[in-house]
Amino acid sequence: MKIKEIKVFVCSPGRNFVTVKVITDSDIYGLGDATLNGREIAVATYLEEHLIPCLIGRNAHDIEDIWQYLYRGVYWRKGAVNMAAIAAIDMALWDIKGKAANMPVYQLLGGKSRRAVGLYAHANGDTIENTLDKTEELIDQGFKAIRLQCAVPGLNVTYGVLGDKADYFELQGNRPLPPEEEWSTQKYFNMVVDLFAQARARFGNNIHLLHDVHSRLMPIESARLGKLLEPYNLLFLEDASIAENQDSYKVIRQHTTTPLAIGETYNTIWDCKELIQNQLIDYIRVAATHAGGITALRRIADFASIHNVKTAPHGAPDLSPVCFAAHMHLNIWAPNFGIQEFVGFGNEHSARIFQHTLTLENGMVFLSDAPGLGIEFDEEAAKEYPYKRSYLPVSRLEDGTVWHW
Ligand code: EZ4
Ligand code: CO
Repeated sequence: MKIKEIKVFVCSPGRNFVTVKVITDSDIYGLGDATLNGREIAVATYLEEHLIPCLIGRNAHDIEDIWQYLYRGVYWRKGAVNMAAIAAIDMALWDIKGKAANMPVYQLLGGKSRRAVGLYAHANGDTIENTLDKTEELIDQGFKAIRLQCAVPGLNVTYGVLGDKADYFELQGNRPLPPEEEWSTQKYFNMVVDLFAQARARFGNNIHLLHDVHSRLMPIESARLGKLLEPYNLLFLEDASIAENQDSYKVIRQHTTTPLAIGETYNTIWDCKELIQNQLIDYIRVAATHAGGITALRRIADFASIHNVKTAPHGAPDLSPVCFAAHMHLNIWAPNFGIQEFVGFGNEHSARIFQHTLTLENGMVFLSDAPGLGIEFDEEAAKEYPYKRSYLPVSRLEDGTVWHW
């Protein structure tokens, strides 16, 4: 079964998605996600100019060889643009193999380890009270795990808080230049401990709570936050500090038993090898789109499992429904799966383009037995939503210093 053609689509049903369609000479095709938020055209061009010409005529069944050819075979390794492009091809080839075998991809990985995939939803608000009201709504909808983010009084915007925007598509989809946001660790600390104290007082201990620091703290500050949050028993604290220097997590780890999660920006195992091997984290959050696809994530999951680290794939709105589908197959298989981040299945426009076969029930996702990834892409509908340049924000301390966003 030879690769006949590969198409790349950049559409914007409220925010940008890069979708790859690999078509074979037997007319089975596969879909992959190559979305890199704020850098979409770089990945699309990289695919069109550099990868696709090398793939035409190859056997679509050779997933491993094609992955190695694109990763090891190329002198310039790693990198977000490169790995997103490799990821999309890889996902599409797994989709094709599943369709050819008439089996869902999870069967090819080894079958189901669980009935369904547990999710955590997002609650956010301008005040602690609003955030907790939102949390209550999600609990009423059946979610068992919820990530709480609340506006920090005295800062112009806070990560993870919608403000006057209706949803994440509206928040992130229309920023023709990067907006600037303020950060103050002191103001944040005053709010965040109170948020979790009030959440536990209101909801008791039968619900999982999570929080994303979004890399704003220094390691010793993360250690202090982890300690202060210990009484409120978080499922995990996400992106407490940047770990470009993986050793820096030792500082956090030696001070707190709050579980730690990281990895959504990582592109390869090499970004998290020491974190996993030294058991400095509890959840690895690499995404199929940004870390080289199903082939790479399966290896990272196995490596993590022997070090007692669970998987918790990134589930932001900037990963397309194709990536979400890929994550579902990995999650239902991985023996060390932990939890999946979930922000809904998209908006009414994205639903016209991407049709999935998943069902949401009581905070869990159930997979169908559709062959491959179980996702469809409507090319004609996608054409109605052309690409619109949009950036992520940039963060500055109150004195103007550029900080981690
Ligand atoms: O800010 O994916 O856990 N989720 C997150 C995301 C990231 C975006 C950046 O593109 O941290 O919302
Ligand atoms: Co995050």
